[in-house]
Amino acid sequence: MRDRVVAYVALGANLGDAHSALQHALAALEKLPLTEVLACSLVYRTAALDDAPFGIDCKQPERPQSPDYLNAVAALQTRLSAPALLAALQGIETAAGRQRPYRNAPRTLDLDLLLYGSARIDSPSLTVPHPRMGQRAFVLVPLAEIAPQLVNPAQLAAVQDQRIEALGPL
Ligand code: A4P
Ligand code: MG
Repeated sequence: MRDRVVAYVALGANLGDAHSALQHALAALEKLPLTEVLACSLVYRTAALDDAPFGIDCKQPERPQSPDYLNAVAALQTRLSAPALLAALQGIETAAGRQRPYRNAPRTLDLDLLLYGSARIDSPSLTVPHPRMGQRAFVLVPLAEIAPQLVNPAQLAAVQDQRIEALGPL
């Protein structure tokens, strides 16, 4: 049987009842086969990132500003392979009613695989470590809360201008 690996998953939502979406997502992670949830960060309210100026899609100039997100990070211990874990995360997103009208669109639930042990994966459907995690307070702050050894002070300093506020346990 495959060895156990500690993986980190980012949870995000900014449509509908985002808090309940994250709670359901955590419950679904707890039910995944061959997987145990080791820890979950607090829930954070965060400013939507990549909307403007960098994420503007010129074909959709009327696109409104995205609402704030709720974000958290969970640590899992799993015997699932990384592709199987990604497929399971996408299944949970779909069950939560996730639609993908355009890149960075507001979402009922987004589950990103941040880290899978020390693996480096670069396939068409999966990049690990998540390529944008180092630029995002909504990932680094909750990750540092549950795994401080994985985030260094310089990384946190680089994202200190991004608005993020701890709300409480999930
Ligand atoms: N994919 C490749 N690597 C991974 C990975 N490590 N984890 C592929 C998850 N998926 C990965 O993802 C698109 C494709 O990425 C998938 O088919 C998968 O095979 P998606 O979830 O369908 O689309 P997405 O979420 O729009 O793209 P992505 O890349 O997850 O978006 P980002 O970059 O994560 O940005 N602001 C705040 N405050 N909080 C947020 O949570 N999230 C985003 C999404 C933007 N701004 C945000 C937040
Ligand atoms: Mg995603």
